[in-house]
Amino acid sequence: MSQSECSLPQAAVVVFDAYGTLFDVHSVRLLADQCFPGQGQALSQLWRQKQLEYTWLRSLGGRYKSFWWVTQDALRYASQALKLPMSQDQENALMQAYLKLQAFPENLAALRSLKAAGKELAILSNGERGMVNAVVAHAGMEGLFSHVLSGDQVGQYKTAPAVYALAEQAFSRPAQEMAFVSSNAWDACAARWAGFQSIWVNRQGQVPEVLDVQACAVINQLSELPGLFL
Ligand code: LAC
Repeated sequence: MSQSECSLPQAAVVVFDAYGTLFDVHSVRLLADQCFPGQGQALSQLWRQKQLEYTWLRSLGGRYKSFWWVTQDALRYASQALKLPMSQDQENALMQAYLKLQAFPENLAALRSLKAAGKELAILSNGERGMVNAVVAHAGMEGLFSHVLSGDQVGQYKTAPAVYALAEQAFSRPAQEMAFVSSNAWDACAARWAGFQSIWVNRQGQVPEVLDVQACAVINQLSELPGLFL
């Protein structure tokens, strides 16, 4: 699909990435800072970076392990790399915080507005459904999504095409008829590879990935999303 073939108003379904897009993975920073004063941000950043690297490495190497455990592995790596010895209680608390990540404050209203406009909504995440359902419930977003889809269903991680194909199977529609929303630039690119009309939520003013493809639209936060479908 070329850029000129993007037509967001015609998308009947809007599929969302979870971590980083709906939920702020760096909301663990506060607890991390209590555990390791002054180091919360560094820990949070490296934890997330390693978590993603491990998903890519495991998918490429055919060594799938579920996202919860990959997340724990990444936390252990980050604490060692930053020389922040972590007790079992601290590890447990930080992992539990992942089930209560804060949603970005504007998200709930944006989702409700899309739903009221007649769009079908879904989540497509690396996280297994139990993990994602917990943060969805914590954010008061229950009942908004027709499907919560997970790479766990196919034992692979994004950017594997089989993960994106889960949305096509769930809605019995080609990807071209669906929008895909992600704050992770690489995820928005891979969704385009898979045929979706992707929207990149560029909250931090990052430069685009150079991957021979561009999102159909770039916004700064989810409150701009409903306007794209008018
Ligand atoms: C997810 C990761 C990419 O939710 O944040 O799939």
